[in-house]
Amino acid sequence: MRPGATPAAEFRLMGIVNVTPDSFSDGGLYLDPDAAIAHARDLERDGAAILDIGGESTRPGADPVGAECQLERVLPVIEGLRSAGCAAQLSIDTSTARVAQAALSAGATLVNDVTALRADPEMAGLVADSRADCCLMHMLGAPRTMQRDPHYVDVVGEVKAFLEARMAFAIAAGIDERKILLDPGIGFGKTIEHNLELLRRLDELAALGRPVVIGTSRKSFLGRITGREVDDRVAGTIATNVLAYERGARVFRVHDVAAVGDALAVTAATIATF
Ligand code: HH2
Repeated sequence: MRPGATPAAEFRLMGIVNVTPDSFSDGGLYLDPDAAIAHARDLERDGAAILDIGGESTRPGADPVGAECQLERVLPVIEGLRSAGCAAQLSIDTSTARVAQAALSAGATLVNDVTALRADPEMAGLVADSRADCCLMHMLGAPRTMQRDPHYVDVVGEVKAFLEARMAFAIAAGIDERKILLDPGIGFGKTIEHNLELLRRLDELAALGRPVVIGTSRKSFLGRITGREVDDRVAGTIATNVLAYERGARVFRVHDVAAVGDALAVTAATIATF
């Protein structure tokens, strides 16, 4: 948070730290651990309450990355942030239990699993035993193929039913309901129309009673609407996050933490005074 700013307790910014060579917007920028740590500290200074650290791109068409390689990328960053006294919550963006386990031992306390505990049979038990927070995200198919003609009859109804079922699965596996965050997975097996309808009707997902995470940052549907390249989509990112806040989202996974944070602080203050 910037000096002099009014604290806005109602939302949390999740800054994206991609320790990957191939992420869609910042691939290769933070593959060096020192560069990733410095970037994460900048995001923390800009107001990120959570830092989401990932060693595997899940962009459309991406190939899976093995546990060993993910660990080589993310562990030095988590350890470095902890020893530097970073106060933000550390989140590990992985679907692999071995990676999550090592990240949790090194100081992460949130598991962001884009498969909602479906990819690795060990993941749910690990999250339950560690008492970590857990983000369950909707995805249709797998990153390699998910954008090949995704189809829904009622995208919001289907995403909601999926998240409800995954939450029930997580609770049955011993995960405390209060630790669960839910995410509609913008861009994960969705057309532009699907993404926009999910944003428009986000209140229906917020009605599930758990904090909704939203991840629109710099994504391709914003480029399709504005004609802007990936590094020039901050205005589109802000528009979608402000709308998502108004519809009940409370955790915002973004690259541009300072800009989105300012927009949300003003939105939250304005809504609070009505
Ligand atoms: N989006 C991406 C990755 N992880 N996790 C959640 N919970 N929600 C999201 O919307 C989400 C996510 C993709 O974005 P990014 O990390 O910027 O790119 P890449 O997957 O290419 O590394």
